[in-house]
This record gives sequence, structure tokens and C-alpha cells, in this order.
Amino acid sequence: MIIIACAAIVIVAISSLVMVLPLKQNVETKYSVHPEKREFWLFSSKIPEINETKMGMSHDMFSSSTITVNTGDTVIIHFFNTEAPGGDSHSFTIYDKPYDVNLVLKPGENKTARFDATTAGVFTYECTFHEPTMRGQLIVLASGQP
Ligand SMILES: [Cu+2]
Repeated sequence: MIIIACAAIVIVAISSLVMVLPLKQNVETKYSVHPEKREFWLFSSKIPEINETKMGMSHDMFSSSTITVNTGDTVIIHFFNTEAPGGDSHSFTIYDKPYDVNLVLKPGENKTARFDATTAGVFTYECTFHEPTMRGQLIVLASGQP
């Protein structure tokens, strides 16, 4: 009787493994990371509700406050200063090492930054003219992270 029970347990254990193994492979395939070129379009924008004089802060912002990539990706960011002639200059600046980006744009200009996402982490990008409202986070996911 004990032998039959043990045999049944072994059979159940083996059949469970057989069912789980293919599932595990599917999950790994789904989340595997292949470095690729990731391209973004970023614009200077404004928060209309902010009265700069009353609140003592800039009403300028980036059109996107997060940019997410994988480690190993080549990142291409096209930044546009949407101001009319006579308006403000804006910058797209990353001071956090190892990233070192500083695009400074006059009204109506656009420029492109290209760099490799070599290091995982969260890195601030900002406009040096309009802190703290014109700020975002570059999120570089570690390899293999979903
Ligand atoms: Cu700005």
C-alpha cells in the first residue's frame, strides 16, 4: 500500500514538472530583452493653470515626463522648442553620470540627442532654464527585467 502511494506521488510530481517547464520557457521568451534603437519625440509645453507670478514658478514642462528604455538600447531623442519667435529658450539636459546630454534650443529650433543606454537606473532630465517644473525621468531598465 505504501509503495503504491509513493509511486502515485512520484507520478504526480513528474507530471507537474512536465506541465510547468514549457510554461516557464514561454515566460522567459516573452520577457527576453534584445537591445534595439528607440526613438522619441519630445516637445516643450506649458501648464496653462499655472500663473507664474502668483505661484512663483515656471509654467513650462516637457510633453513627456518619462522616457523608458532597456539597458543596451540606442536612444534617439528629437527635442523641439515649440515657442514662437521672441519666446523662451529650452534645454534637454542630463547631468547624471554616465549620461551627459545638453541640447540648448532657441524658439522654433529642434535638435536630436543620440546615446547608448549603458547603465541601468533612473536619471533626471531637465530644462536648465525652467526648473523645477520642466523635468522628467529617463528610466533605463536592467537587462532581463520585464
Ligand atoms: Cu525650458
